[in-house]
Amino acid sequence: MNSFQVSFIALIFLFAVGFSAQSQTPAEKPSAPLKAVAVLHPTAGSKVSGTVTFTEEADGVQVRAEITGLTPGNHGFHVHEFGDCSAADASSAGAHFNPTNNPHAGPDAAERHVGDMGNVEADASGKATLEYVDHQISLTNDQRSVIGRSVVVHANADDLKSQPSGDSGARVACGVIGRAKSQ
Ligand SMILES: [Cu+2]
Ligand SMILES: [Zn+2]
Repeated sequence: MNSFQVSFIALIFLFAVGFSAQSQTPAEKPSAPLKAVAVLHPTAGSKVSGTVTFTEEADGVQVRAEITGLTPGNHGFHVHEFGDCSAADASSAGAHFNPTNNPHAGPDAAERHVGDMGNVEADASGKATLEYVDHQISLTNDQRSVIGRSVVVHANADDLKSQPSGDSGARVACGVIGRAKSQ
């Protein structure tokens, strides 16, 4: 092999490497938003169930909830600290998720538990839907991440001020928050 042949082969090789690197770039989907889901299951004596999704957006995390089996009116709706719904009354989920050590409040308050998502409001048929952008919840690997924690729905309304949990009564549904497929 003369030096011309060697450099020609080297050129072909560089083309091939460059071409394959370029064709792999779109498959990495670096801009796919992080997504998480919690499937809510009824606690003992409850008929409340539903699904909550969390989707990362530019200015926060979009929270979408669809819950059925509720009594009409408002029901406290929070992220709790442990991803453990094993107890019959969901007490195993622990307190409101509060990594920043703030008082209990509503979702729009500057100082609140990260888990304070306020209330879901059920209609006469017992169905509640909620859609809002939360500015404290995170899905990335940081202190405010709700992945591996739980969503709890309560029997009564959260008054958004009573400490430590808004006086929202018994836990009627619980679901562990896990990673979902990004779209
Ligand atoms: Cu709660
Ligand atoms: Zn709280």
